[in-house]
Order: sequence, then structure tokens, then C-alpha cells
Amino acid sequence: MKKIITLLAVVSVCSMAMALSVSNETTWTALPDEAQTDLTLDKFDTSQGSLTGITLEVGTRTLNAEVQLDNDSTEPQTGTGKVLNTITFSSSVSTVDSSFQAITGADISVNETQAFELEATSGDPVGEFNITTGDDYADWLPGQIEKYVIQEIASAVFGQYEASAGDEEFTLSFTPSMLTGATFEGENGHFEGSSPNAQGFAKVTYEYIPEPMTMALLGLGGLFVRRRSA
Ligand SMILES: [Ca+2]
Ligand SMILES: [Ca+2]
Repeated sequence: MKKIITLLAVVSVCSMAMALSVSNETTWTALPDEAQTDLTLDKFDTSQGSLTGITLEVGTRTLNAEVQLDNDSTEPQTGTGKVLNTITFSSSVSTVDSSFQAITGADISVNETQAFELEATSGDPVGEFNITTGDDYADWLPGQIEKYVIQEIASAVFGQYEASAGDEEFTLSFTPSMLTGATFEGENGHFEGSSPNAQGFAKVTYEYIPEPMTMALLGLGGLFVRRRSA
């Protein structure tokens, strides 16, 4: 009777040990315009146990963009600044979730606009962009724009994240295409834009059940403690 009680105690120790996770992340890395940058992350070391969940986080930052607008019309008008960072994204492993949606560049791309009410021209040269102190001029500094996607990877593709000899990392590839611009509702609007900079980031978190040997050792430890205290 006493042995059965001890065995039950060991089983409960094993189930408490199940919720383990390990993460691996990159630093924020510069993404040069119109060039592919690869970020690598570690695959899961299967000697640690069996995967029960994978969470993949991918992010971009778009920073230092500036759009300046100058109205040279004698009428007030609306000018709209634009900042685009269109990301082409690919990966060496599948990123599908349980509804078979993969991470796409659209998840981490930027398409921001800001409208400004510009007064009639303040008297600067007509037909060209000028910085003025008048209300015919606007300066848009959107600052740092962050885009994130957090994906729960489908269990059907966990095998692609399991390390094997010579295949211990996977790659996420980013190609940004950055653009600033402006549109005007009327005539004689002018703008000047300065291209932004971009950075990319990635993080993977593996949740797993420890391998049977680890669980058995935990169980034996439990048994040992039990007998000592008896
Ligand atoms: Ca003007
Ligand atoms: Ca002007």
C-alpha cells in the first residue's frame, strides 16, 4: 500500500516538470534598402525533449523618415505625406499557423500617411520645393514605426524546426523597399522626402516536454526524497 502512494507521488512530479520553454533571438539588425538580409535562429535540439509549441516573432522598425511639403498655390490645399517600407519576406522553414496562414511581408511592411492642411503660398518661389516659415509648409517626422507579427506555428511543420547534424539553424530573409512621397489635392504642391532606415528582428520560442530519460531522473529524485523523509 505504501509503495502505491509513492508511485503516485512520482507521477505528479513528472507532470509538474512538463512546461518548459527555450528561446533564441537576434539583435535588431540593419536592413539596407533593396538588398536581402538574412537573420538566423537556432532550430530545436531534440535531445532536450519533444516539441509541443513553437512561437515565432518577426519585427521591423522603420525610422528617420522625413517628408516636407510646400504649397505654391494661391489657394489653400491638403497635402498628404507618405512613408512606405514594403518588405519582401521569406523563410527556410514553413511559418504556417493552424489555419495555414504563413507570415508574409505585408505583416511587417509600413504604409503610413499623414494629411496636412496647407495655407496659400507665403511668397516663396513658385514651381519648386522651398522650406518656409509660413503655414504653406509642413514637416512630417513619423519617428520610429514598428511592425510585429507573432505566429503560433502549426504542429504539422514542427519537424522543420528540429535540428539535425549540419542543419542546426533556419533563416528568415528580409528585403525592404523604402519610399517617401506626397500627394496634393490641388495644383502646385511640392515635396521633398528623405529615405528612412530599416531594422529587422526575429525570435523563436520552443515549448517542449523533457525527454523520457530526464523525466525518469526527476521521478527517481522524487522517490529518493520520499524514502529519505519516511
Ligand atoms: Ca510656398
Ligand atoms: Ca515653393
